[in-house]
Amino acid sequence: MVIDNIDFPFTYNQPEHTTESLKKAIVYKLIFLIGRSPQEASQRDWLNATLYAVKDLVTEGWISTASQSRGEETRRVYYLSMEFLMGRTLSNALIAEGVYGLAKDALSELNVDLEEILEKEVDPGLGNGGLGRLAACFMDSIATLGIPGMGYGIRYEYGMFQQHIEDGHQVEKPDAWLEKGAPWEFMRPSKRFNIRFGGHIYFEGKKCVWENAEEITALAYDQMIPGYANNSAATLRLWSAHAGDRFNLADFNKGDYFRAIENRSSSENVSRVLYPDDSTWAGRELRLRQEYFLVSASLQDIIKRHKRTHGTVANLADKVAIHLNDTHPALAIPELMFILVDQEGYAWQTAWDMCRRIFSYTCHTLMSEALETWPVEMMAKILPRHLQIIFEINDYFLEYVRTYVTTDAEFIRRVSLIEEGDFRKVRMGWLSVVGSHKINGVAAIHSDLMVTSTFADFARIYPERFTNVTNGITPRRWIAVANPDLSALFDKYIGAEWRRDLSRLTELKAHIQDPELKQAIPQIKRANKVRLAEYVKKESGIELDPNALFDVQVKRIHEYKRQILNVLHIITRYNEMIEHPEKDWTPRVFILAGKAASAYYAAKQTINLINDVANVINNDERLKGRLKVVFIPNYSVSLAQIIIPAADISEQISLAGTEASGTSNMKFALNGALTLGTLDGANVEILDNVGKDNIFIFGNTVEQVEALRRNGYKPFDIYQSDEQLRTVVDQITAGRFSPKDPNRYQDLLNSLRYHDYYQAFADYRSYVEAQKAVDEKYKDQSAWVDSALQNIVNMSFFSSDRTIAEYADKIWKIEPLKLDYNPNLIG
Ligand code: CRA
Repeated sequence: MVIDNIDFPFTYNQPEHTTESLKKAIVYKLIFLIGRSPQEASQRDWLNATLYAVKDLVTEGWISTASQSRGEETRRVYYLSMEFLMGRTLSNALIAEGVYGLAKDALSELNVDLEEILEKEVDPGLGNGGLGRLAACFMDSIATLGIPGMGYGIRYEYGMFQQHIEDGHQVEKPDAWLEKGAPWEFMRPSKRFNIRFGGHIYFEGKKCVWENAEEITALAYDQMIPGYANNSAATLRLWSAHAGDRFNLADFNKGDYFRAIENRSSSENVSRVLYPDDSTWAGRELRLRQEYFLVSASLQDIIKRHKRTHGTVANLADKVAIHLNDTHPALAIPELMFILVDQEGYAWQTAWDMCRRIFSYTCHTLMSEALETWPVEMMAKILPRHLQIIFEINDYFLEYVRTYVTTDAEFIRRVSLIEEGDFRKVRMGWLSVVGSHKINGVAAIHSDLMVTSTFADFARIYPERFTNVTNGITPRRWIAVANPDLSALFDKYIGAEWRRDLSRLTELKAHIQDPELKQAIPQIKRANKVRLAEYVKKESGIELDPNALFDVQVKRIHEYKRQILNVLHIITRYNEMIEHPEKDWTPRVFILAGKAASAYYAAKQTINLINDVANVINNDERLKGRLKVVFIPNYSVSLAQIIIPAADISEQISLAGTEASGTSNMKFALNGALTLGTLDGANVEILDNVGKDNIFIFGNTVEQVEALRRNGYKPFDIYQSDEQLRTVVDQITAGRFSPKDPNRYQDLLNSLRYHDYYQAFADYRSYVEAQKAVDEKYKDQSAWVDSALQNIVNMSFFSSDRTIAEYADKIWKIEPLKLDYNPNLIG
C-alpha cells in the first residue's frame, strides 16, 4: 500500500490474504493489543482480537479514500444526526472486506467459532428507531457508493435503555455499552472544540460579543463505515463531552476539591444519555444543550477542515453540503450565521445566501407532537446570540413574505419563526425550511401530505424547495448479513453483484418458475424460523412451531402504529378458535417486539396487555399449540436481524397518514414476507412495486381518515355495532387477561371507546377480514411462495443506494469518488 508516497512494508492487501495471514493477525492482536495468550483468551478476547484485525483491513482503504477525496478537493456532504443506530460491526465489516469465510476458517483453526463470538459484540443503541437506523443505512450507502462525506453525531455514554419484561411490564435498565470497550473506534485527542453555553451578549458597534459563557470540550471519536468491496470507508464522527482541564478555580482554590470535580461531571452530562423518545419531542433543557453541542462541534470541525484544504471560507457553499436529519440539528443554521457574521466578518446577506445553498433538511414526521419548538426564554438563557440571530432571520423572512407573497396578518402569524402567545417559542421546523434550499419527505405519500398539511404555507412561499426522496435500506446488512441462506441463493442464480446493485434482483425474474428456486424459498424461510424459534426458546422458554405462519410486528410501541389493533385481532382469533375448534385453523405465531418511551403510559400499557394476552393464550391447551403470542424483549438491530428473515407476514398497520415511511416494511418484503398493511408511508410504494396480488391492503385511506375526523368519529358506535369487537373489548374490561388486576386496562379501553384518536376501531373489521385472506392464501403454499418471490424480486427500488444516489443528485449536487471496485472481494 502506498499513501502519501510512503510504501508500507506491512500490508493486509486482501487478494494476498489467506487463512494463515488472518490467523496470524488475530493472534498478534490478541497478544499485543489485548494482552492475552490464546490459551487463556475468553470469547470476548477473541472477538476483540478479530475486530482489531479486521479494523486494520478497513483502515487501509479508509485512509486512502480520505486522501483521495482531499486531493480531488471535491464537494462533500456532512450528515448531521442526533441518532445513528449502527448495529454490530464485525459481520458487516467481514462481508465488506470479503473475508468472512477466511475469518471463519482462521478462527476455527484456533478452535473458536466465529458465529458464537459475533453474538458477543455489543450492539450500540445510539438511536431510537427508524430515523436512527436510516442514518446508519445511509452511512453504509455513502461508503459503498463513494460519496465524499461524513456523518456527525453524539457518542452517548448510555444509548437506548435495555428493556426487561418483569411480570408483563416494561422495566428500563441503563445501557452502559462502553463498559465492554469499543475496539472499533479511534479516539481523536487532537480533534477538540470548545462549546459555549449561556453568558451574555452585547454589541460593539455592529459587532456582537458573546462573553462569560460556560465552556465544555467536545472530543471526537471516529468510526469507520466500510464500503462494500471497494477498499474504501466513510467516517462517522461522534462527539463526547469533556470538562477538559477547566476546573472552577474559585472552588478549587478555596480547597473545595469535591465541588470543583462535581461541576466537571455535570458539564459532561451533555453526552451522557440518548433521549428515548421516538417521534415525540421532550422539550427539556438538556436536550437543547445536546442539539447545540452536536451542531457547534460539527460546524467548527467542518470549517476547520474546509480551511485546511481551501484556505478560505469564501467558497464554502461550493464545496460543502450540510444535511439536517430532521429538525434536531436545526441550530446549525444560526450557528453557521454566527460563524460567518461574527467570526469571519461576512455581511448578513452574503452569509445568509451561503447558508441557504449549504443546508438541506429531511422532515421525518408529520405528528404534531414531534414538531420541536423551544421556549424563547430557555433559548435566551442557553444560546443568547443564536436567539438573536433567529430573530433577525425572522425579520428578513417576514419582510420577504410581506413583499412577495401576502400581507395577510394571519398568514404572517402562522409562518413566523416565533410562535406568539403567553410563552413565545422558536419553531425549529420553520427555521429548517427557511434556512434550506431543499426539504424532502421520506416517502411519496408523506411528501405529498407535507406540502398540504404541516408545510402548506411554506409550499406556497417556496414551492421549488419541496421534494420527495423515498427511504431505503442497505442490502448488505438486511440480506447479506441477516439472511446468509437467501444471499447464497441469489448468488447461485444471479451472481454476487446484487450486494452493490440491488436492481440486479430483477434478473431473478427469469428464474421465477424454476422448481428448484421455488423449493428453496420456503426451505430458507423455515430455517430462519427455526433459528428464531431457538432464540425464543432460549430467552423465554416458549416453544414455537416453525411450520406455523409467523406474523410479525416489530417497531417502537406507539399509538399511531396501532399494536392495539393487532391485539384486538389476536383476541378475536382466539375467541373464534375456542368457539370452533373443529375448523382447519392455520397455525399462527404472533410475534411482537419494541420499546415504549419511558414516560409513555399508553404504550407501556400496550406492552403489558400483549404480555397478559400471550400468557393466557400460550397456556390454553384447547388451542393445541395452533396459536401462540410472543413479546420478545429488548428489540434492537441485532434482534431485527434474526426476527425479520423469519417472518411470513409483516404487520404495517399504522393509521393512514401517520407513518411517514417505515423502513422495516422494506426489510421484511426483501426477505420474502408478505405485507399486511394500510395505505400509509412506503407501504403505498411497496404495493406499486409488488402488485396488489402479493400484498394485503386494508383499512381507510388518508382521505377517509380525514373525513371521519371532520365529521365526528364515534368509536363507541362501532364498538356497539360490531359484536366480535364488543366481545373482545368487554373481555379485556372484565379482566379476562388480567384476573389479578381486572381494572388494569380501564384507561386504555376508555380512550379507545370514546376517543380512539388513531381510529383502530374504524379499521378493525377490514383488518380482521384481511387476516382471513392471509389464512386462505397460506393454505395454498405454492401461491404463497409465488407471492413471496414477487416481493423479493421487486424490491430493487428500496435499496438505500438508490436513496443516497437521489440525495446526491437532486439535493447535495455531489459526484461519487471514482473508487476501484474490487470484484475479488464480493460474495
Ligand atoms: N419514527 C418515521 O416515523 C420513518 C423514519 C425514517 C420516523 C418513520 O416512518 O421511516 O422516521 N420519524 O424516515 C421520526 O423519527 C422524528 O421523526 C421515525 O423513525
